[in-house]
Amino acid sequence: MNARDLITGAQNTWCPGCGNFVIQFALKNTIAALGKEGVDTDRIVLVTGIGCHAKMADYLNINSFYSIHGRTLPVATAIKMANPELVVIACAGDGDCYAEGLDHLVFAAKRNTDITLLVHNNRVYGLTTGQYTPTSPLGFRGRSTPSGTVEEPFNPLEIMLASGATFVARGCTRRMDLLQRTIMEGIRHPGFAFIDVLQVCASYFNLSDYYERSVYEIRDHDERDFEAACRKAREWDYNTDAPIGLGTIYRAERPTLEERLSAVRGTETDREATIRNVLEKRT
Ligand SMILES: Cc1ncc(C[n+]2csc(CCOP(=O)(O)OP(=O)(O)O)c2C)c(N)n1
Ligand code: SF4
Ligand SMILES: [Mg+2]
Repeated sequence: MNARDLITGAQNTWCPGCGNFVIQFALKNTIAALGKEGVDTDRIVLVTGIGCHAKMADYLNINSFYSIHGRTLPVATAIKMANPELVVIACAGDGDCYAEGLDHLVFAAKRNTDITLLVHNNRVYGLTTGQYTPTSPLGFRGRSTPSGTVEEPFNPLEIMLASGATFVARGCTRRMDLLQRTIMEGIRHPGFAFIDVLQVCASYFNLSDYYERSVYEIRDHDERDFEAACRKAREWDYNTDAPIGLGTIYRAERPTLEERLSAVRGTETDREATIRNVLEKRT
C-alpha cells in the first residue's frame, strides 16, 4: 500500500498545529516503506489507548484496536502472544502510559515483548483539556493545577533503562525525519522498543519554540553501553533547561517473551509437573 492510501476518510479533529499530525505522517511513511520491503500491511496492527493520540486508530488505514485508557500495552501484548507473526505498534499517551498504565509499561520492558511503543508525550492530558501528567514540569499551570504543580516530573527514559528495556529512544515532533528513522529502527528491533516522542500540544502546552532551541540529534554515542545510555538519559530531567538529545540511546539483545515461551511450549516444566501431580492426587 502506498503512503497516500494509508490515510482514512475519517474526519480529523486534531487541533491545527498538533504534533500528532507529524507522528501520523512519520508512521504512515514508515508503514509504506515496510510495504516496499515486502512486509504485508495486513500483518501490521496498531493499538492505541484513549486520548487525542488514540485517534490514530481512526486516521490510519491499517488493522487497529482502539483500547482503553492505561491499557494499551496489555492489549498489544495479548495480540503479539496470540499471533507472533504480527508486527505490533502501540501508540499511547503520556497520561495513558506514564500515569494510569505505568505498571504495564514497566512489565512490557521487563518481559521484552516484541512491540514498538510510541508515547505521544505532550506532557499534558490533551483530550480532557489540560491537566498535568507525570512528565509536566514543576509549576505547570493547567486545568487541575491553576497555581502550578508542586510535583517534580519523572524521567521515563531512566524508568525504561531500569526496567530492562532493550531499545530506548527519544523523538520529537519538531524533527520529523529523525523521528521516522527512529520508528523504523524500533520496528526492526526484535524486542520491546520504547520511543518517547516529545509531541507539541498546540492547545494546552505548546512547547514548539522551546523544543526548537533545545533538541539535538545524538551522535558519537555507544548505544550498546548501558552506563553511557544512563548518562545520556540523565542529560535532561524533563524539568530544567538542558540540551535534549534525540535518537536511540540504548539497544541490547535479549530473548523476547514470545521466544522464551515457544522454547518451553510442548515441554513440561517442573512447575507444571508439580501442579499436575497435585491435581491428579485430588481427583
Ligand atoms: C480508565 C479511564 N480513566 C480516565 C479516563 C479519562 N481520560 C480520557 S483521556 C484522558 C487523558 C488523556 O491524556 P493522555 O493519555 O496524555 O493523551 P492525550 O490526550 O494527551 O493524547 C483521561 C484521563 C478514561 N477515559 N478512562
Ligand atoms: S488538545 Fe493538544 S494533543 Fe489534543 S488535538 Fe489539540 S493540540 Fe493535539
Ligand atoms: Mg498527553
